[in-house]
Amino acid sequence: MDSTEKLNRQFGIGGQLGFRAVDGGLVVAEINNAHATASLCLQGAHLMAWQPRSQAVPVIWLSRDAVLASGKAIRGGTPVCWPWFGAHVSDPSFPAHGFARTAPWRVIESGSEPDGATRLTLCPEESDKTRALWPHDSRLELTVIAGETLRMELVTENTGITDFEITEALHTYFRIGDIGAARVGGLAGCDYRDKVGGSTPGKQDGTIRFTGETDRVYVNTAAECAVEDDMLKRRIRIAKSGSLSTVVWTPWTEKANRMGDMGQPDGWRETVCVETANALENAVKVAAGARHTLIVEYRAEPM
Ligand code: TA6
Repeated sequence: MDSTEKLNRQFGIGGQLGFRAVDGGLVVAEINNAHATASLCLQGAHLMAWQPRSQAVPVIWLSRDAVLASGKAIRGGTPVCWPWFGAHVSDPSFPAHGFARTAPWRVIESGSEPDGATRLTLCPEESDKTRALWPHDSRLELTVIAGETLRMELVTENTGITDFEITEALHTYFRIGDIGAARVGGLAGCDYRDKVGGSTPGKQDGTIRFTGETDRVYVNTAAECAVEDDMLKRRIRIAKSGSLSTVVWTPWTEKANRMGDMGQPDGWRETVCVETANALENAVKVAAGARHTLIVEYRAEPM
């Protein structure tokens, strides 16, 4: 019996949740319930798609250049950035955004919620490679609940005897009509670090609009925010707990061209990243024996 047969036998749910093999030897969980469709690659527990039945256009963006290959980060969806966000604090040879997003994960639980949403919980496989990057006794779990809303819970447990510190993000790429017709509201007055050309501090004045590369880490904020899209006439609400940073990013033309996998030539215009995180001074100390949970919930509504 192959791995997908075993997965379907143990965790499949009727016509609601199934597993299939895709390119690069990867496995994808496909969700199809009364409220939404979604898909998640087991590598990285990487949500790749979510479209509530109320939405004519997917809410989550996946690059048409996204490559499904073992050990390669998938462009778009929700990369799980853990146990660090951005560049490693001391070793530039370590992978950006940590190793969770490219590690193999296994399913540990699945179920149907009372409202008909589909629930899936996964945790990463440990290996010599991951322990070389992260020599701490820890356990990571991601629970995804896909329905009319999309909820993700990232739980870090310190199973060792010494405290450790993490930074983290659910690095979601949202689908928008066009970056010039989109903005992000809810972060007015928040302090941020502008990563475009250094780490200049700033304070958000009103709504965030996009006229060029934007890469800001808003710090010390638990605020709900929203992507407001005048072209698709919808608002995507982003509510969170256990997170004090929100990252807002668009690469704009030059960086997107350098990256080369943002859906050439202008796929980058149809997405904006709003990432629920703990980064920079919002790093989280997880005491020995303790656990930390980051939660985010998305809801798309007409605007
Ligand atoms: O969250 C924004 C960011 O840190 C940007 O600086 C850019 O590097 C982006 O993440 C994508 O990073 P990746 O490693 O996925 O190419």
